[in-house]
Amino acid sequence: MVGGRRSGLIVASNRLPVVVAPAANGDYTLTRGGGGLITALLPVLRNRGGIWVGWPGICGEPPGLDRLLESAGREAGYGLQAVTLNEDEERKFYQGFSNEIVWPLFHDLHSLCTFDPSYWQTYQTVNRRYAEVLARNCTDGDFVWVHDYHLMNVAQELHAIGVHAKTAFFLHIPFPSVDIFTKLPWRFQVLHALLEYDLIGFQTLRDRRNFLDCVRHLMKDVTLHGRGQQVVTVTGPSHQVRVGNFPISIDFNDFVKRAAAAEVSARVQELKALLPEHQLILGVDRLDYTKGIPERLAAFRHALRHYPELHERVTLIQVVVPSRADIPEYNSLKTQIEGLVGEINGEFTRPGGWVPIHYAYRNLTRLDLLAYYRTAQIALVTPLKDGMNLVAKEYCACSIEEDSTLILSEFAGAAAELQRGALLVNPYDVEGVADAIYHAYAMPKRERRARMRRLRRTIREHDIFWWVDSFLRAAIAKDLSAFPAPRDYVPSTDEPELLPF
Ligand code: ADQ
Repeated sequence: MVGGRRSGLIVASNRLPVVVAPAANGDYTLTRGGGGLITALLPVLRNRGGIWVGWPGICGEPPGLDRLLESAGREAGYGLQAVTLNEDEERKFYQGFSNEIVWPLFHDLHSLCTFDPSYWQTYQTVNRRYAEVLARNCTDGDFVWVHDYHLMNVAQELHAIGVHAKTAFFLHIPFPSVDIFTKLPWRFQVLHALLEYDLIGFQTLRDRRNFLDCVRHLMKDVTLHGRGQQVVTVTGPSHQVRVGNFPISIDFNDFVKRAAAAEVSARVQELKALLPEHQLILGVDRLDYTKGIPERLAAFRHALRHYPELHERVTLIQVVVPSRADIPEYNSLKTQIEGLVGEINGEFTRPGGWVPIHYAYRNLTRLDLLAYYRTAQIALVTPLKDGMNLVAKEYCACSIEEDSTLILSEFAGAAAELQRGALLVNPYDVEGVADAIYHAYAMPKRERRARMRRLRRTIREHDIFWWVDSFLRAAIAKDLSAFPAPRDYVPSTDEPELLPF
């Protein structure tokens, strides 16, 4: 029995929700990990108990690792089990296959892929290692829930070593169209591996549709049942897999409670006093080329050039959270962003006065993040492509005064649910985003409130607990027709309705 275990739920993800790092005294410390997957899953494990299997963020096996994780798990209320990797494995599996192949390819950026065959070899080895750790921690009655693109082969590896627990997979990032997916040299192997799960979940109907198109085009001897329902069944020669779309969410009530806390309110007042009479526009993103930060800055510059009334009236706070610093593309992206911020500030700053962009490249404290969410009248969430984007949902949850506007990319998974309250934009359309900024700035208070209320209602009704329940119900339900028909965002051809300005 592992510390904190009280249900048969076993979660596996690339990283554990804690990061182990060497301390100055030769000991090791644990800190909370970041990112969307961890933010989403922490409340699930806290609520249900179980075991979380993943890499602890450090290569090799530091002495006392098990003890450290056991005591952290006891405190958290669920078990933590480490998968250890050496440096070469970490480089080829994580930086290589996961982040130089699957990440760019699945975000439609195949020109950024490095299809190195040794990456695929290591990906298979490391997925086997995860399966071995899972096998030591589960029995056939358990439910193994595997997360994200790093671990697509785990069910196949579990079956190969004789584990027959129920397995499910959730993909946090988009699934590409068949034209893009077929560029992957290991496309057949990856599809075969995915079809060994009992349930596969995607963020949106578009991702699910892309996956099923790939199955239809690339696999022989498979049939699909239940089209038009939320959960479709794919029957292969030896196995049946359920496939559905389950938009991930946040612990809405927890964000509301934290945003309303006294220390956050005090910080909000400080920020407002620093920039009185200004509308703050907020961008918060991990450093990543999928998040569309240079395109957003170009749109902001366009807005300042074309709408002089914005001068000294709006300030963009762009927070970039450091990420994947070892990959060269990320460093050049940072240089590009910082160059643009410098150019725009150089063009518009009033000496001794207004600075249009306040830029921060660091990890914000939770307090600061919540205070920014609450203070900003406008959020600019404009990824070029994103599985869901939790920043959009967190921002709305924290808008407790309901007096703010979300500008959202139509290529974020969140657009499917939030299209009716947000201002939807095409992030590549510099003029369109600039117009949306102006529209949000000038929006009458009544419209702002009506839109934000609608957004918050949607997120409150479909929070993280709704997500986990609907996923788990899809895994065990006998009758899949009981699930509601799926919802999707389809870009409108009726331009005035989509961008009413
Ligand atoms: P990410 O690409 O990491 O997630 P996102 O969904 O926006 O993207 O989540 C970012 C998370 O980081 C948010 O929960 C936010 O609160 C957190 N964060 C922001 N600033 C922070 C800071 N300074 N310190 C710590 N945390 C911070 C992937 C996919 C997304 C998908 C999620 C969940 O790429 O599309 O929405 O998984 O499925």
